[in-house]
Amino acid sequence: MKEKKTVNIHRLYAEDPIEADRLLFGRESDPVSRRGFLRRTGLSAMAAVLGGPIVFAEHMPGGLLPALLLQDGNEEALKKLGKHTGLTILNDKPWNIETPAHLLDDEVTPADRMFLRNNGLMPTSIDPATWTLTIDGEAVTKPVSFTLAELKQKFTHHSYRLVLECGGNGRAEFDPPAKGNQWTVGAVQCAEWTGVRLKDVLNAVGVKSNAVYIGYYGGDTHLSGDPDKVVISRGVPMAKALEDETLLAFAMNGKDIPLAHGHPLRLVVGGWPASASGKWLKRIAIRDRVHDGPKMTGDSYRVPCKPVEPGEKVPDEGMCIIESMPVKSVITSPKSGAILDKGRTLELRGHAWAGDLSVKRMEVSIDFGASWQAADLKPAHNRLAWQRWTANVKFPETGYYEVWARATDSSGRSQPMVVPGWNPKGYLNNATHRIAVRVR
Ligand SMILES: Nc1nc2c(c(=O)[nH]1)N[C@H]1C(S)=C(S)[C@@H](COP(=O)(O)O)O[C@H]1N2
Ligand SMILES: [Mo]
Repeated sequence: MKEKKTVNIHRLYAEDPIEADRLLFGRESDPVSRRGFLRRTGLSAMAAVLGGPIVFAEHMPGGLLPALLLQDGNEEALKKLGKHTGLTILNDKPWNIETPAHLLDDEVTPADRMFLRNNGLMPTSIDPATWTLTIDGEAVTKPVSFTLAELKQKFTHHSYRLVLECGGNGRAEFDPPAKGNQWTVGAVQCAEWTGVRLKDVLNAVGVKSNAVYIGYYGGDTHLSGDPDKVVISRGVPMAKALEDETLLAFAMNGKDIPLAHGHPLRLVVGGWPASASGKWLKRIAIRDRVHDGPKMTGDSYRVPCKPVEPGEKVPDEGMCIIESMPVKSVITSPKSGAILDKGRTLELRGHAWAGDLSVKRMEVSIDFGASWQAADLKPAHNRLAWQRWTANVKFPETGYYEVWARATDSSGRSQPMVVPGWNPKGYLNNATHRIAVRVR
């Protein structure tokens, strides 16, 4: 019997919006803008699914998933995962869920508003009482294992608020498009992590002078189901691993880490791509070379060392591992599309962060970047946490506006207003966040 192939619509749109449009609407969206317009013809199949024709179909951008299909069943799925129902599911196998900017308004991101990024299948049964962490590798004197209880009892506890941003946050804007989850702005969060310092544990284990890099291994399962296949195993150089803020965390926001975010133990490395923060942590290898686990090599979390033409093929030796994330900010209030009465002052709020650095200046613009107004910027709660900014803006007359927000880091580098350096996997888009505001 011929097997009927079913495709998950969310995954299809996340991976290949052009193909999704072709399959669903019977035509390709404009390949240049990827946001082309649908013709009325070829929509009958869609009308059957939606229960009626799309009245203003000629205005509907290509690559846009009808909201009805998006909400179908998603609320239940989000609730089951302990997530706010306003989050956006980009993929369900594995789970990839992003947070709309206006739901990131909290100083410390609550668990239900945290984006979720899995590369494989989450562990299903975890027993914290028997969970162990093994430290091994070429550069340890001898491998050592700790139970969770031993880690908690032997080492001093520390808490830090740390920005974890997916290296692919902002990927949706790249042209030519980059495959993978089409994150917009919400693959970032700043939670408060509690645990023991990796450096304290490594001091107790004994690390040899040939140590170069650490590499983590987690308890998740490869999508293929093959128990011998590693889902993802990334790491950081020793200098980053030995920073005070690099934790083996057993708590988040004062509670056990939620299952989806790495219960019962997680490596947390603030300011670097969140892919360096291994969930369901089982093992750390202390390597005598740059760690070479899955997703450390090729195009994974690596970008051209020097700028290239969009779409250009880059030789392997021309690719460099992403380290500190670039300066960035987000407008968390108001929600894009806000309507304001004429003469009223608009209160803007958001966060700004800069990888290993701090943010020294924050500005907003209501005239597409022609002029900028300084925002009030608070210092970080601790190193590697994001910084709160606020601004009050007035609009000269009624009409449509965009508010743009731009951060500048302590080295003087600012966010670009357009998508920065193209790279094969669409990493490091730190372009200014824009929201729409209408004054009536
Ligand atoms: N074991 C394991 N750790 C992992 C991943 C994973 O798939 N498995 N994904 C990484 C990536 S790519 C990101 S962006 C962050 C996401 O963290 P979060 O789901 O807690 O937001 O976890 C990282 N740690
Ligand atoms: Mo990521």
